[in-house]
Amino acid sequence: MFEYAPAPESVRPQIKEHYGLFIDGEFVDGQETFKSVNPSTEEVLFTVTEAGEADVATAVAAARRAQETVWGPMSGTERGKYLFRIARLLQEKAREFAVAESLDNGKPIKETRDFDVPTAAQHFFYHAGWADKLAYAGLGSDPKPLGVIGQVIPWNFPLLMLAWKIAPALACGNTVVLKPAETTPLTALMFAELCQEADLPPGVVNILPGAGATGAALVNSPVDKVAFTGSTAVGRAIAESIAGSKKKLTLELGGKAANIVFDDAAVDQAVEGIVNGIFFNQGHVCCAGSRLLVQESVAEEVLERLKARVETLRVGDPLDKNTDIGAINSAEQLSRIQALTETGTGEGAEVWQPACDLPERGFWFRPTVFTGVQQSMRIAKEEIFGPVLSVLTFRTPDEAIAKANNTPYGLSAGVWTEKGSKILWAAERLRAGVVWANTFNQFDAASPFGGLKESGYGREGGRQGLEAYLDV
Ligand code: TXE
Repeated sequence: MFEYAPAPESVRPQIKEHYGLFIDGEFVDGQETFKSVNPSTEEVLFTVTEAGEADVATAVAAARRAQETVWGPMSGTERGKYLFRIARLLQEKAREFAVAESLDNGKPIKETRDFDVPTAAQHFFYHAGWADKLAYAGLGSDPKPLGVIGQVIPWNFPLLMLAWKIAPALACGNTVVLKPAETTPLTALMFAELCQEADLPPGVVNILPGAGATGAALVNSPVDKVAFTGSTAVGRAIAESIAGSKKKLTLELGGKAANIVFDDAAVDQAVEGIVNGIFFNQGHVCCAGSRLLVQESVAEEVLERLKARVETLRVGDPLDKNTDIGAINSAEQLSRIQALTETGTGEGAEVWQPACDLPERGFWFRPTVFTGVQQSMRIAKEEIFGPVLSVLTFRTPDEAIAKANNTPYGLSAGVWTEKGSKILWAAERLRAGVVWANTFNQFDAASPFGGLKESGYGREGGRQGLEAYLDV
């Protein structure tokens, strides 16, 4: 029987039974509420107010007031101090945030502890450093904030996506109204409490939990820019709904990245990269290496070692420090993964999963490897957003590039080879916003991230990420 060890007292986050909306520096209640569920137990963690159109209007008005009277006129040095304070508070509360994120999202504690929370803090540190240097960044002599930013984020990296969105917006003198995903509002609400603790002026950050309708209301409210991360379908709908308005837009959407292993790659290293590429965060990653392209001459060896490695992965309790693969974030996402996986076997691919026990309650999916995959199959074309790898083979480097680029997406790609010249050759030809060489899923606040083609437009991070929040 699967049992949860309670989190040690010292790191147990103070989760309230109910959270309101965070508007103008205060938590306020409303009529409609919804539940947030722990995906590894299906237990209700807390209830939260759902923001309606009137709440969106109030929050946007508060953000407007704060932008025009306090945050916009404030010197960059002062804004930077607030961002540094937020970054330090995130570090101080890192363990609490990590446990909360694992409870609300289902992802393993070693990932929230070592990746999500520290990287979120890094984004605030990085952008704090920019706040007083915007005039020297080659962005024009007097760059101006855009005003009020409406931000809609997904559930796969709840706190980190919040940091990617809020830190650069604030550094540039904008104020924000952010809608977290409906299944993962917890760390955004804890972040709102942290803003209170940091004495951030009221209205600079507003957090409005809710589902798609709240997001749509925010997008259609009088904000100056919309920043969205999520599915390509919703990204397209947002672009259509604001077309012709004064609003600026950046979109970070789906992906179907190729992870290319050439015959001269260091195989063990490549296998680690393949595992990280697709099983990190249960594969709920827009830039996941969900298509393995392996050169025919080494395919057998790579697959043999890959399967042996996947058999060692531990699936289960997100709060166990040894867990590699946690819970799928929601019943809906689990159904999507199941449905797409079934098309793989239906279309003739060969499925492989390691034998492993899964907890009785909660949403779980075994790590899955499909071989014999053809480019025409749905599992080779569509984003599964789960721990499912589709393996294709190639004979020549040209064929690898052609197959890698044969997708409407263009967010990321990986290349494994011992030859530097081959890395540069491939990177030039791959139509992807990021190309990793002999590594995968590396992120840095200083490095711009974003896609080509149907993976969206605009960059987050680095100097280019700031441009998206300024009139230059
Ligand atoms: O995404 P949605 P879902 C992909 C992934 C996944 C699929 C569906 O393939 O399987 O999308 O996931 C808000 N106006 N990605 O349904 O609906 C919604 O409330 C404004 C890839 O969760 O796009 C949430 O806050 N907002 C992706 C956010 O959009 C709307 C991450 C994302 O939800 C809205 C997530 C509307 N009309 C899913 N409808 C990535 N790029 O990382 C929904 N939302």
